Amino acid sequence: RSTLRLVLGDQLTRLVSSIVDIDPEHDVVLMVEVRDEATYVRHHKQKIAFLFAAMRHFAAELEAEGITVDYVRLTEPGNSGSFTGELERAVARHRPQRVVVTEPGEWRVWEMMQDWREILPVPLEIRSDNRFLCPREDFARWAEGRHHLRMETFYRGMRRRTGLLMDGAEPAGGRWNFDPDNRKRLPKTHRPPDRIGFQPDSLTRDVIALVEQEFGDHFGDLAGFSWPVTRTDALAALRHFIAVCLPTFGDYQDAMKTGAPFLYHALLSPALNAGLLTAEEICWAAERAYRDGVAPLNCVEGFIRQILGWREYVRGVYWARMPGYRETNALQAGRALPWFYWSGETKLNCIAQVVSDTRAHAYAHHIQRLMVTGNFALIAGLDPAQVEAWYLIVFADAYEWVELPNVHGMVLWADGGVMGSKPYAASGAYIDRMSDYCAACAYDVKVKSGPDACPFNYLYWNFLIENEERLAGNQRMIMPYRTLRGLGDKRRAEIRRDAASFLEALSSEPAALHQGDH
Ligand code: FAD
Ligand code: DLZ
Ligand code: SF4
Repeated sequence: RSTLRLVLGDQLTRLVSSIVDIDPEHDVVLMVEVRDEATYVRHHKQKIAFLFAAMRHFAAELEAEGITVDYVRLTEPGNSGSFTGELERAVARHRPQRVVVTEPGEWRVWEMMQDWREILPVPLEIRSDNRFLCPREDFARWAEGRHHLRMETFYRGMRRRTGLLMDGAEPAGGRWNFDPDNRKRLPKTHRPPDRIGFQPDSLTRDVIALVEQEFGDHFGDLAGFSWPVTRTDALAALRHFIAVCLPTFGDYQDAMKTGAPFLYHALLSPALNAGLLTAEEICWAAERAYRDGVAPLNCVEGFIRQILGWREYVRGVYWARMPGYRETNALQAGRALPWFYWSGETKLNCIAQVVSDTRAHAYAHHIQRLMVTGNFALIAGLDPAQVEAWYLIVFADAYEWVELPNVHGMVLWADGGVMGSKPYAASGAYIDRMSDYCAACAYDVKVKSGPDACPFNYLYWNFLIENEERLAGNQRMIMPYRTLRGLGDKRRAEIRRDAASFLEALSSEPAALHQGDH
């Protein structure tokens, strides 16, 4: 008798553990489009279209290989709308001997799977996700007994373990980190390279029409959809990135430019997170570019650090610290998410630009996420749960395992320092140095107080004042607190006054109380 093999929407690779040993003669692959997954948060339209299109293409590829795929479409009569309901129905249809699935990316689904053991009339085998370079158990062992989980230590271990950018026991080039050579300002007249987009084929166009019809009131535009939705296209995107962008990746990694969200970034995260590419193949392709002299070490190391370091690390933190991780709120932040995170209608030009990029592409690059929408959320004291919901909704690459540690830990410091040794708070000067946003802003980044002042300036100091008891003892905050103490009472009062009036006006705007309700 057969095995029923459930493949989730972000497990689209022939090598995933649930199907790697498939017996095409007897086994059936189950894939399901379900309403619950599209609405547990109201995802950006492009994220749903990307996933459904990638799922349908992947199913077709498996079928072309001679594998039987039971594919349940969203609007098919009888579709129960949930993973559990569809799995139960499929077990009744196929009467398999057992069900096999790969562990999911989100705690929410992991809990569902535990229930399946009780509900299903046949045994369930949950296999570990072999697409990551660091298995959950290995990270958990490393994290055991540590309160602070520092990325740098983990990353060096991963370099040694994989041999990536290693010359024997030594890091290539004699250093682990080339960040000091990176992160330059983008010259004003610099024109970033054109990127290859992927014209939707007829299957993807059908999905886009379906998403417009079923989820038309979700955040985001569909018009510019050009993500790769097959492995072949994702590989073409990888090749293009390595040849055209990687050689300059590190230099402008932190730069932001109006109307140009992609710059030299890889644009590979939706494909990578959904399974169309593996982390291992991307890292080795980058390493090859260094060894072949195609890209310099500062760029290649900076890029590999993002995937081998940050990506594996946040996934490890998520599974080592869930389910409690989400519940902490170390800075006691509670302000409602302002409406302009959805509408983009704000005088803060940096935020307006990032929201506009995000609406158009379901994408913003790392520094836009960290230092614009993220930094504002931190220094304005926005409620972690509402900020997290926003990040999970608006990006095509968002899954809780990667979104939550980045937002809860890195950006909001809501975990009290498990991930970051200090909050990444910054004033307007940082955004001015790294972008062209300030030149076109109604506020003046050089002005520190009064109605024309850039709000990031006084919100930064106000954040330090409000969190003095919690943060002043932090070794890495000694310098900013020393400066704060030198400001004098008059300046402190100005900061409090400007911040209070700005935040009061913010609170009187219509708040985005419901996730994605806009
Ligand atoms: P590049 O800048 O070219 O980087 C290459 C790759 O490195 C990415 O594709 C990604 O796989 C990996 N990477 C880089 N930084 C990180 C990181 N901090 N954590 C994990 N992987 C990383 N990434 C997601 O995939 N999903 C998310 O939901 C997500 N939410 C984020 C929220 C915030 C607040 C921040 C600051 C970062 C978030 N990131 C998330 C990480 C990062 O911003 C994106 O991975 C990156 O912007 C994707 O675009 P790219 O492929 O062009 O990346
Ligand atoms: C994100 C998403 C969406 C929108 N829809 C589906 C779906 O219909 N079917 C499916 O199998 N997966 C979908 N996904 C991805 C899942 O939410 C993802 O697999 C889980 O969050 C676990 O990471
Ligand atoms: Fe953003 Fe301030 Fe610059 Fe305006 S002046 S774009 S609000 S950092």
